[in-house]
Amino acid sequence: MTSSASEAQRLPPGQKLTDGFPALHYGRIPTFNPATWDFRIWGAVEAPIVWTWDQILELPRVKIRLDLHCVTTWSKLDTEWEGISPKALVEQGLIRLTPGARFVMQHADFGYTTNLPLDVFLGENFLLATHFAGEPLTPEHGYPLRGVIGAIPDRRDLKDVYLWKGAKWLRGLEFMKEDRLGFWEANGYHNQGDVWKEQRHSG
Ligand SMILES: Nc1nc2c(c(=O)[nH]1)N[C@H]1C(S)=C(S)[C@@H](COP(=O)(O)O)O[C@H]1N2
Ligand SMILES: [Mo]
Repeated sequence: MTSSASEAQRLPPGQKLTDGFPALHYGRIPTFNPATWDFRIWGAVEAPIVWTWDQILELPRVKIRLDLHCVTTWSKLDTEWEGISPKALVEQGLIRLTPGARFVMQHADFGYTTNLPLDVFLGENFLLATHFAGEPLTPEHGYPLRGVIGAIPDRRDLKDVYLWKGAKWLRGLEFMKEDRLGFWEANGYHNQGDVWKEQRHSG
């Protein structure tokens, strides 16, 4: 995949390139037990869903390439992710939203949450990822399943938000009619988090 946008054009204001992949999170890294792990979908849906890990592995899969932008100012370009596209799940009727659904809360192990407008969550730059760079996620980056959102160069029609809006160790999705603040959004981070507008902090 090539892009006409230069690296400089792909770097939002206030960001610096890194070659590494820092791991950032609040609290501990959970252990994964495929026998007891489940994934729940509830709220503004026609019927709540509980998927086992085996059922997650049966869902349609895609690969995407993202430029990641962390609010702490590091950016990492051309990261390769594989997993499940919420847009595809909705289009294929595997998740059936009710007409009032306008926001989604990602719920992770140990209570981490982060909120997004539905149109951002259903963009092609958001993935429920199981693999990074061709390998299963490492524990510190969210194994076995995480939300990840970044920029796709030349797709300025999509909304590009900071990386905190992808929950590692993701366990559920709550579709909502009204917006609610997630963990960092309630602790001083900006509710929208647009990387091009440098929406790092609220207030
Ligand atoms: N479950 C969970 N997910 C999380 C966090 C967290 O504390 N817990 N931190 C977020 C923040 S602030 C960032 S910057 C990214 C970092 O992802 P990385 O560790 O893969 O770089 O994870 C996000 N997802
Ligand atoms: Mo962060």
